[in-house]
Amino acid sequence: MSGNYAAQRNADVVTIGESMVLLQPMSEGQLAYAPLFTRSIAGAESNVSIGLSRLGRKVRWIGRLGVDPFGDMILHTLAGEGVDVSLAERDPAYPTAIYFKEFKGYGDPNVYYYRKGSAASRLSPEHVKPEWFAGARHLHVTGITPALGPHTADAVKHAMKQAKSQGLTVSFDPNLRRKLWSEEEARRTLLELIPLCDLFLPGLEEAEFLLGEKTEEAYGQAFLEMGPETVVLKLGDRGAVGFSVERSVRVDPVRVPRIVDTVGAGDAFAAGMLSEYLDRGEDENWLERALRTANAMGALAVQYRGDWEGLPKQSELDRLLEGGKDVTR
Ligand code: KDG
Repeated sequence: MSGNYAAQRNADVVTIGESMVLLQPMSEGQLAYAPLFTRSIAGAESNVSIGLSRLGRKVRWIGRLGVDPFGDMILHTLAGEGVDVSLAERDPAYPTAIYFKEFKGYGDPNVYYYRKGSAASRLSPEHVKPEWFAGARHLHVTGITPALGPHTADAVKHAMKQAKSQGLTVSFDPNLRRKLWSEEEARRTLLELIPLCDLFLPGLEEAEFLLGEKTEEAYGQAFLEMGPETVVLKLGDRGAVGFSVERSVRVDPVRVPRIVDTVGAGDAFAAGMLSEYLDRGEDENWLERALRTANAMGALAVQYRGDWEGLPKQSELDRLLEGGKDVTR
């Protein structure tokens, strides 16, 4: 339990994952020569939490942090963004993790992790409690958590099953991080988790990593056959395509004037997707709307430095989707 933070009884979405302090150099170039850094927080699941909270959703973030100032900072930041952190755990024996970006001035930034042996890497199935899912509608997890420590894959599996048994739907973003584990272990574990989700959100490269080279349609069908009701394939600058048993829907990307930082784009996409998923009801067109929203969220995220700083409030998102222009002065 995280001491002073007030618990919210209900949650639209629960997420479980590692949040880290993020140090970003203020200049482009090699990290070895960067003199000044800005400080923020990051972590795929907390990025999604912030995205959803800004869209007006109630979100509960669950993770393990050290008993240290960086752990405090992460909780303060998430709570400040309206995310419920009251069930986050602190572990006095292990630290909060850190990660650095390195901006080259083109392409994806390089990322350096300092997270081995972190408090989050000690997550195990015994930590997962029914209380985490109480009063919640949906669980979102990623393929990063299973890569972190000796028992984290079992913990994620257990959490997905527990959430289902308590009536939640489950989404899974494979978020392949090759720096964290071997290809064999990653492929085997990620493939084991797919049948436990309702909504699967791979990128095209991740689909190829998991299943070998196929057409986009063949990826969609193959993942649907593993169990999820909906599969969304992210195609980067070609938009996204969604598959369900009844239909497939393809949506163009939202073009942006300048890409500043691509890290976090997938989490922004997931937040947009999940916000619409929660409202899908019986609406047959929800998937197309969700893909448009998710693409727009991704487009906003890449225009700002930081993993989540560029994420919009619902009104800003609506303006972008309606094609409106920002009033800048
Ligand atoms: O999706 C963005 C994440 O990659 C970033 O926030 C850091 O969680 C992170 C990770 O493990 O890479």
